Amino acid sequence: MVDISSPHVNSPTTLPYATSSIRAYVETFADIRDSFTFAPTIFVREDFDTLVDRAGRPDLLALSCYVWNFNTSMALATEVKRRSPKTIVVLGGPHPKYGDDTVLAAYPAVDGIVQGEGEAAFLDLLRMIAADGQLGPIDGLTFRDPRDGSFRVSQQRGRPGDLSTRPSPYGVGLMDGPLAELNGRPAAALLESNRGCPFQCTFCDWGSLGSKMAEFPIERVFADIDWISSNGIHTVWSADSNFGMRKRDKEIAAYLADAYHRNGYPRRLVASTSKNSSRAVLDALRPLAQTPMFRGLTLSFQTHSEAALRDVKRQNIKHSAYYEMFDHARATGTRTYTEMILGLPGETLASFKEGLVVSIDRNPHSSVIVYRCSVLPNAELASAADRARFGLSTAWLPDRESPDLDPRFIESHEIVVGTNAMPEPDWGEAVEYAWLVLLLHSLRLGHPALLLLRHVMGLDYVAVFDGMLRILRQRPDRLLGAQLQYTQRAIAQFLKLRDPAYRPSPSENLPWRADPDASARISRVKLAEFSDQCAAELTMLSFAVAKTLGHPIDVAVRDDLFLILQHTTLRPVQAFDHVLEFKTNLPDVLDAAGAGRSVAIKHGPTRYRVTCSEDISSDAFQDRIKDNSELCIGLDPFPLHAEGERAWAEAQLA
Ligand code: B12
Ligand code: SF4
Repeated sequence: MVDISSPHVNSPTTLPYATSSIRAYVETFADIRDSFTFAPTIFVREDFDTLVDRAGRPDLLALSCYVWNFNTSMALATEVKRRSPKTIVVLGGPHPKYGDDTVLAAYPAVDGIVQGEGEAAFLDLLRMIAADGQLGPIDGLTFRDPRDGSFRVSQQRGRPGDLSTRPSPYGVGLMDGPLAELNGRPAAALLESNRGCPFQCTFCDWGSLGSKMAEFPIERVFADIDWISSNGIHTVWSADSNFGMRKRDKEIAAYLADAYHRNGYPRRLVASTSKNSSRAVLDALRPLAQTPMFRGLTLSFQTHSEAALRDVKRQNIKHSAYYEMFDHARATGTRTYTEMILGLPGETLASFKEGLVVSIDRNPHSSVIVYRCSVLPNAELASAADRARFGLSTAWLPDRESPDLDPRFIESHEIVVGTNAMPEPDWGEAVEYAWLVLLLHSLRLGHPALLLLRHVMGLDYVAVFDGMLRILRQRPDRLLGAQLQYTQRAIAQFLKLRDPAYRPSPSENLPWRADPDASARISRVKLAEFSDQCAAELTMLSFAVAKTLGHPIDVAVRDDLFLILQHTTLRPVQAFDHVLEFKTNLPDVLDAAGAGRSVAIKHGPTRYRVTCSEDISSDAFQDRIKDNSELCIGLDPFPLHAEGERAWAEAQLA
């Protein structure tokens, strides 16, 4: 079996969970154990020749296909079939389009595609091969008829309700070999406590697998956590669609937290938390939030637009629940990060802009992250009907992080770059806007400036970001303007990537910057090198925008904002301890604004101490930026402490 891990460099390698689950199940049957021998699963991304050699000439090659490994899997299947024409090649997983001949026509090496859940289907498939030596009609199989080569589709297979007969691949020892193969390199593991999703969002593959929820026995889940924790697994991906929603999730969260306290692992948990998030979810996950492994609660807001919610069939996910969560998180100091998707049908440029600032407006300490809308082959959004109805235009983004296997096998993602509601030029503007919001807010480059403009001066966020962009577009000669220009070039270049087979040369890194998140991260690192100049530009930019929005300039406040930006922005720096003279009490004003309180600006000299207790090297800074994106937390600034009442009192006397 082949189950190639996601290609992100520097990320831990994921142990082959889906294929091992299937194998654990089919091997509970004596006839299967007697008839088949499983070779070690191929899951580590190696150079292509090594992969081909490891695959050898099997009777059956079964590949688990996801967006992150499809091209490589197809290249491998093609080469194995060339060397061994008798090998039966079967695909499973969410990525291969089933139910029509798209994949079979494009890849002559492929004989069959299993739709949906694999355990029962693979059992039937193995029994059929044992009996007939070839593929035939079993439920859930799209296949090439071995008799005449025609393509055939069997009837669909539903998700079964009872998962109690499924042995855990961890429990039966199937993960021990793969873990040993990593030889001490960091590993990631799946934790699956249930299957299915009650929602059916049209852009998602999860929903297309079925809405019926089924649970694994809780004892199995606990045992899997024990295996993961005691084997020092770095990262856990939760495979649950709505972690925190089910009653017993509270127990699972507590068990995970306890495992962390016992063994120090896992170090990181990435979970998709409940869509209809509520205080109950927050409370259920609190034990986890108190460990470093879980740095924030995901709020999968995705869009603020009612039209988009309707068009992607997400109306049953209520905005009111999110508002309550934003407020509750702010009141309890819980870290959250809000996910948004750019390019959903029905979303306009205006609604995207409004949506992006909703969460940061309600909770200035939350982070926000923007995904681009992918078109996944088996999701409803990929259907010809949806493409036409919503006027989707798409481009193919090559996965820059694929290691150099062979440039032809770089993975690529089909991404929406325009819809009826958001034509391509608007999409481009939305990327620029998101870049700026992420850079200034989520990556904390301009957090004090935003607090001042929005929460002290009371200016409208959308108008502020729009105003800033207008100015930056005219100043490519400045630091910030130049970064925007890189993003603009990336957008233009990305919009040309219409051909799924096109592979830019390794030096052409630019299209990645059309991802607002990636672009903001690159800009943030670059701007840190020139932090003083950047602080000056940001101060001028903030006050220029305030002026255009009718707010008079207070020179003392402007000077203090510069001092704050200059001294508190996280950057590569040596430990320091400074006392700074301010012209107003602006640090206190902004502190209060961040906490939802209001403190009036008072003029008069005030001293504040700013400290950084560690040396932060350039590399350490880059790591923090990376952690920031992976853990979805903000970058904490250096703290400013008031020196005490004395300075203020002296000023009053004077
Ligand atoms: C873990 C995970 C990740 C991990 C990667 C883990 C890895 N292996 O390297 C991370 C966090 C990195 C990740 C990233 C992304 N992911 Co993700 N991820 C998942 C998640 C949560 C779990 C996958 C899993 O193992 N599930 C458990 C197994 C048992 O279930 P399963 O995959 O459905 O497998 C069953 C069947 O499909 C079938 N089957 C599977 N393989 C095989 C093989 C054979 C031979 C057979 C017969 C059957 C079969 O049987 C299995 C058991 O019943 C799924 C959602 C989900 N719950 O499935 C999304 C999911 C796979 N991800 C998805 C997406 C879109 C992404 C991103 C693009 C998100 C983004 N916008 O950035 C990125 C891509 C990153 C990249 N470029 O590399 C989509 C996949 C779409 C697709 N067509 O591949 C999913 C389905 C979620 C969704 N929203 O629709 N992801
Ligand atoms: S986006 Fe989330 S809620 Fe919607 S179908 Fe996918 S997993 Fe379920």
